[in-house]
Amino acid sequence: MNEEQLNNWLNKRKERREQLNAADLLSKMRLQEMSALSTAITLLESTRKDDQKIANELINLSLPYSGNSIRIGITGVPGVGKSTFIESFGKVLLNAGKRIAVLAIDPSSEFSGGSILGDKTRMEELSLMDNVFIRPSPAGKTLGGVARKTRESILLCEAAGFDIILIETVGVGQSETMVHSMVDFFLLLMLAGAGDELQGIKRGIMEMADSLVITKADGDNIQKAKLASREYQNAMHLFPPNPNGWIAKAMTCSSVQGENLEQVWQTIESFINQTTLNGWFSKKRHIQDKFWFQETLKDLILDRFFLDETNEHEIAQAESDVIDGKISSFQAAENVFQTYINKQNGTKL
Ligand SMILES: Nc1nc2c(ncn2[C@@H]2O[C@H](COP(=O)(O)OP(=O)(O)OP(=O)(O)O)[C@@H](O)[C@H]2O)c(=O)[nH]1
Ligand SMILES: [Mg+2]
Repeated sequence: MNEEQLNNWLNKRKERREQLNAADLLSKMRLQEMSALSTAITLLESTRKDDQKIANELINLSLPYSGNSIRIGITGVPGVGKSTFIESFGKVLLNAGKRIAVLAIDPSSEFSGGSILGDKTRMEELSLMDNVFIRPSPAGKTLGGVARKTRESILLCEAAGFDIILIETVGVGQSETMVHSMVDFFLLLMLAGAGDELQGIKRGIMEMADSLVITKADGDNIQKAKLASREYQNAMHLFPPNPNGWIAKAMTCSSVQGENLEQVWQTIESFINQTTLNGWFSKKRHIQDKFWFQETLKDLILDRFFLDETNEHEIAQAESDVIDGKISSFQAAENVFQTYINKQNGTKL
C-alpha cells in the first residue's frame, strides 16, 4: 500500500467511525443485526476516548432493554470440556427456542496471545448457526478491566435480544470469582477420578457452584463419572446451606454423546423458577449491580491516581524511603496520598 492509499484508507476508517452513533447502533442491534452487536462490543473494548464515549452512551441506551436473559457461568480446569459442553448444550438451548450468546473470560489470554475461544474449533457447528453469537475474551491489562468489559457485553447482548448468555472461564485464579459475580447460575464442570487437588478446584469454588457436572461420562468412563457424581452430591450436603434455598446438584453428562444435557437445562430452569419465586433472583442481581458499581468506582479512582504522571516521583521516593527503613510503609502511603489530595485541592482553587 503506498502513502496515498494508506491515507485514503485511514480517512475512510475515520469517516466510518465518525458515522457511528449509539442510537443507530442500538436500533440495528434491536433488529438483531449481529454485525451491529459486534461493532458495539469492539467499541466497548477500544481504548480510544471517542469510541469509549459512544460505548458508554450505548450502554446507557441499552439498559432499559437489558436484564431479560438468564446468565450462566461455566467454569472448570483447562481440558475439562467447557467448549465442547457449550457446543452441545447450545444446541439443546436452540432447540428450546432460545437465542444464545457465548462470551469468555480468559485470564491467560494476555500471556498466550490467544483466548479460550480464540480457536473456535470446538464450537464450529454452533458458531455457524442462526441465533448464536460467539465472542472471544476481550483483551485487557487487568482481570478487573476484562471482567468489566464482559459484564458490559452481557448488557449489550441482552439489548440485542439474546435469552441465554453463556460465559466460559478457566477455573484458575480469580476469574471464576469475577464470573460468579455477574451470572445467575454458576456451573462447575469436573473430571471423574482426577482428584480435587489435581483439578485445582478449591472448596470455595465448589461452594459457589449451583450445579456440578462430571463431564465425559461416556465409554469406559461412565461408571467412574457416576460414582464421582454421587460422592460430590454427598459432599455438598456438608456445605453451609445456601440462603437462596437451593441445594446444588451433582450430575454427569457427555457432550460428545449428547447425554444428560437436557437434564442440565431442566436443573437450571428449576433453579430460575425457584429463586424467582422466593425473590432471590432479583436480590442477587441487585447485589451484583452494587458490587459492579463499587468495583468500577475503585478502578476509576485507582486509574486516576496511578496514571497521573505527577505522582510518579513521590511514589518512587516513598518506595525507596520505605526500603531504606526511613519511614514505615503505612506512613509513606499516607504522606503520598495527602500530597495528592493537597494537589487536587490546589488545582480546584
Ligand atoms: N470422551 C469425551 N471427550 C470429551 C467430551 N467433552 C470434551 N471432550 C474432549 O476433551 C478435550 C478438551 O475439551 P474442550 O472442550 O476443549 O475443553 P475446555 O475445558 O474448553 O478447555 P480449555 O478451553 O482449554 O480450558 C477435547 O479433546 C474434547 O474432545 C465428552 O463429553 N466426552
Ligand atoms: Mg475451551
